[in-house]
Amino acid sequence: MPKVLTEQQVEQYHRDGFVSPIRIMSEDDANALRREIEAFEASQGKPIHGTQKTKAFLRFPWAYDLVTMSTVLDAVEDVLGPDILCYQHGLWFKEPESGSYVSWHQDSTYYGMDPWELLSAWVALTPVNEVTGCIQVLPGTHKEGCFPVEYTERKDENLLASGQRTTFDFDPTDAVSMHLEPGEMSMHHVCLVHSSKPNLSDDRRMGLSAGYLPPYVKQTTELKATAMLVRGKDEFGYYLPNELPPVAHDDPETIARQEKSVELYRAKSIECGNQTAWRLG
Ligand SMILES: O=C(O)CCC(=O)C(=O)O
Repeated sequence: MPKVLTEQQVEQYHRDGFVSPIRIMSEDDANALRREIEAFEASQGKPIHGTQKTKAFLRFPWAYDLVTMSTVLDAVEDVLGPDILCYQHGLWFKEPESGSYVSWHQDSTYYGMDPWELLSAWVALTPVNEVTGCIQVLPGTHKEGCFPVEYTERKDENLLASGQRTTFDFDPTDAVSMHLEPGEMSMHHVCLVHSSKPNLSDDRRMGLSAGYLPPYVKQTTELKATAMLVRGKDEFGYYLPNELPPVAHDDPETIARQEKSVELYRAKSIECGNQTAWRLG
C-alpha cells in the first residue's frame, strides 16, 4: 500500500514520468519557510547564489528539514522504495518579471548513474502556474534514456548554469504544465524532458528541488560523488560518505563539508560531459 500517493498516481508516475500535485505541508508553513529564506538573503544582502545553491541541504538547516520531511519521504518511498539517498538539492528562484527560464533538459545529463531509477521532488513556496513559469513536462520521455545535449555559447537567463538543451524533436503541444500552490510538490523521473518559461508576475516564483535515489543505483563514473542516507538503510556503499546534517549555515565545518561535496559533484558532472561547470559560480 502506498503511504501518500494513490495506486493510480504510482502507476501514472511509471507510465508518464511525473505526478503532481502532492500536498506536503500547509500553505502557512510554506509561507514561513519563504520568510526564513528571505530573512537569510536580506542578512547577506543578496539572493542565495553560487555554491550555496548546490546541495543546499548540506548548508542550510531549513533545507535539510525539508528534504527529510516525513511527508516528502513518504511520497518518494511510494515510488523508490524504503531505502532512500538524497543526492542533490537545488533552489529555483525566478525574480518578478524576469526573463529567467529553464531550457528543455533531463536532470540525468550529468549524473552518470545506472539504473536511472532516480526522481526529482520539486516543492513550491509560491504559486506556480502559467504566469509565474511552472515546469512543463513531456510525458513518457523518461522511457527513452539519456538524450545528447547542445550548449549555448554565452550564459543567458537560463537558470541551468550550463545552458544545456536536449537535442530532442518533440511536439510542443504534448507538453503538460505542473501547476502548484505553496506547500505542494511535484515529482518527476530523472530522465523526463522538462523546461519552464519566465516569471511574468510581480512576485518571486520560488521552488526547491531534491534528487533522490535508492542506494542500489551505481555511479558509472571514475570519480565518485557523495550522497546522504535520508531513510532506511544502505547495503551497497556506492556513494562517498562525506555528508552530515548542517549545524548552521555559517558553521565553518558545515561550510567545508558542503563545499567538498559540491566540488566532488561538479568534478563528476565534468566527467559526464559538463563543459561549463565553471559557470556555476
Ligand atoms: O524550477 C524550474 O523552473 C525548473 C526546475 C528543474 O528543472 C528541476 O527541478 O529539475
